[in-house]
Amino acid sequence: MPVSAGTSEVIKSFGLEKYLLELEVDGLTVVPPEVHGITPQVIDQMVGLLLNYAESMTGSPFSLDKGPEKRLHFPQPPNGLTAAAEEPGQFLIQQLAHKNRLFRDLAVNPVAVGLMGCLVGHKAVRFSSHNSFIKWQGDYGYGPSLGMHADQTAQPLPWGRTALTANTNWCLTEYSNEGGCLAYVPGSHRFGTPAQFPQAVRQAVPVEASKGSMIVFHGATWHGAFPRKTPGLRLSIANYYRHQAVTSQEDFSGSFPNELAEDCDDAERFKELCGFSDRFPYQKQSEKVPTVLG
Ligand SMILES: O=C(O)CCC(=O)C(=O)O
Ligand SMILES: [Fe+2]
Repeated sequence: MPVSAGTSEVIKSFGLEKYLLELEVDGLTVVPPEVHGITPQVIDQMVGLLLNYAESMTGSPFSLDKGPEKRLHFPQPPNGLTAAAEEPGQFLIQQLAHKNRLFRDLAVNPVAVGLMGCLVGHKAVRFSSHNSFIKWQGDYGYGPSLGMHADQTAQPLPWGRTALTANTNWCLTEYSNEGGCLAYVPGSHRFGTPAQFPQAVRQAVPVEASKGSMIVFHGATWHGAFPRKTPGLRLSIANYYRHQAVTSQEDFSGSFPNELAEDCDDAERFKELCGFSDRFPYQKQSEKVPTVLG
């Protein structure tokens, strides 16, 4: 982790010693609601919004205890899906910060952003993407590999101590092994490589967490997810962050609406994390041009 004044301020103001120690040792930690401050009412409101979006995007009603009411399919299987996985078990709702202020407030939650800053660098941290995973019962899930990966895999080796990306997974429903929770390999952020097989699967442990928890992990941490064996939905929001030198998944700096950025709990922070004031990438001539004198 980059040692800076910012890190010790964040630790002191929110009492994050335990969580930073776990991030240092294991590469992942689970932060409970009494520390991050997001109330059960707000979690339930977000669940309600996501169930509505899921219905309007797919055409099927969704419920927490039953999952999708109608049988779904991907019109064309996305690249990389094998025949066994063609029956969908999950899909992503993207660009959440466009959809409702609650999702913008979540993205600037001070404990989330503080911990991201400890991993990536407080001045360098930016948004990468805001996605919800809508996941339901299915034997296959990501298949025998559990979809194990490190999020910063697109970045060239060697990776250093500073995270190039870092992630928060907000659990909007209970996270259990049977229910298809996150899988991860403790300490794997220190291997400094993309996930290696078969050890990534052999060493994977479930991240069991109660509804409302925020899972935080380093971009080098090997992780995936177990298949959901039980009826109903596992809902999460992955608010993913990056070092400013890394390309974002979603375009914030070029096209996120300023008026939406202004409408949240911490507009200055939101705009900074969008990268609105970054020098790069420029969209017009940014350097001064000399002109004829006189
Ligand atoms: O919960 C999952 O399916 C995996 C989440 C994940 O890989 C991520 O947020 O980066
Ligand atoms: Fe991931």
